[in-house]
Amino acid sequence: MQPQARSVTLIGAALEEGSGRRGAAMGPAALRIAGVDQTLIDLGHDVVDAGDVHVVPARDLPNHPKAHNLRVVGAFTRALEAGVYDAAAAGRFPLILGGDHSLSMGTVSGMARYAAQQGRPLFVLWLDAHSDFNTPATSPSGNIHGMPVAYFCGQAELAEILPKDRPFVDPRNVFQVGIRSVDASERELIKEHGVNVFDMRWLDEQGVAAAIRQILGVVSDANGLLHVSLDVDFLDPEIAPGVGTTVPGGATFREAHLIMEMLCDSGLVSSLDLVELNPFLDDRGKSARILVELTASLFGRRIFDRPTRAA
Ligand code: 5AB
Ligand code: MN
Ligand code: MN
Ligand code: MN
Repeated sequence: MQPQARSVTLIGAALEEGSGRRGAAMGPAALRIAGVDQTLIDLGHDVVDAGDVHVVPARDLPNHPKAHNLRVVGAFTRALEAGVYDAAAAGRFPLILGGDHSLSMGTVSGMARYAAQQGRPLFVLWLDAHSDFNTPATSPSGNIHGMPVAYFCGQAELAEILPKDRPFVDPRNVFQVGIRSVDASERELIKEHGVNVFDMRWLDEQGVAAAIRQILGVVSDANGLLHVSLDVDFLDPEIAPGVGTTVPGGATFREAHLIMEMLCDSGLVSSLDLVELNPFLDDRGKSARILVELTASLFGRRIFDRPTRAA
């Protein structure tokens, strides 16, 4: 079975102000140098590179003492919400080249608006070492890249970045895979709101395929859209060192590829973030290249064709 040819829009988000250190702003450039566009073209997809989003800090937002650089992150959130919504509404697949993970406040919100308009539920697959469910009140760092999930689930008040009536993602529609570093108060919030967590122990015991099969079953039964957000630190630091927040014991090369291959076969993925790549910390482009390879698997590169099995 050949995967469907898709129309993909690349959107660069050179954002690093949501994280505690610099370098992630070089992420989009490194992903382009690693050949993300040509890789997708070679797989038969139609690709438009919309370039990098440009913003000026949003002066109407406060300087929040517990959410650093809110004016910059807020401006990116607005621009990405609109850009991702417009691409999806035009029948295209938004692929966001990050940038730190606070960018998902905008990308997921844009997909949530699109899904609501289609009358379909939005699901989020969060591939990350971290849950990113802090709020300004609970965050130990004040770095907004630890807050995007709480934000798009309507649980982190960050002034009025987006209109008050924006659609939120139901936290029970969020599936977190690869988790191995959660703050104490974050853990309480996740439990309280019913976020689905497949932590590293779950994956060790049952395998990534079982987790992904379960998730895809839920999305498919609900006729949902699935947004995938891939944080570099989901991967083991041995294979992907180019990230500011490494946590040992992450996903292997094959586990990550298997996930992408299964997602590809499902045909359910509507949008993708590649985030937290920090080329300044990388080892000769290794992490940028692996992100492009994983993207290729999501878009149909395969070892051999195989008959599709029922989930
Ligand atoms: B990442 C931490 N929980 O909130 C915090 O890399 C780390 O996007 C957040 O997953 C890591 O500062 C954010 C300690
Ligand atoms: Mn993250
Ligand atoms: Mn992370
Ligand atoms: Mn990080």
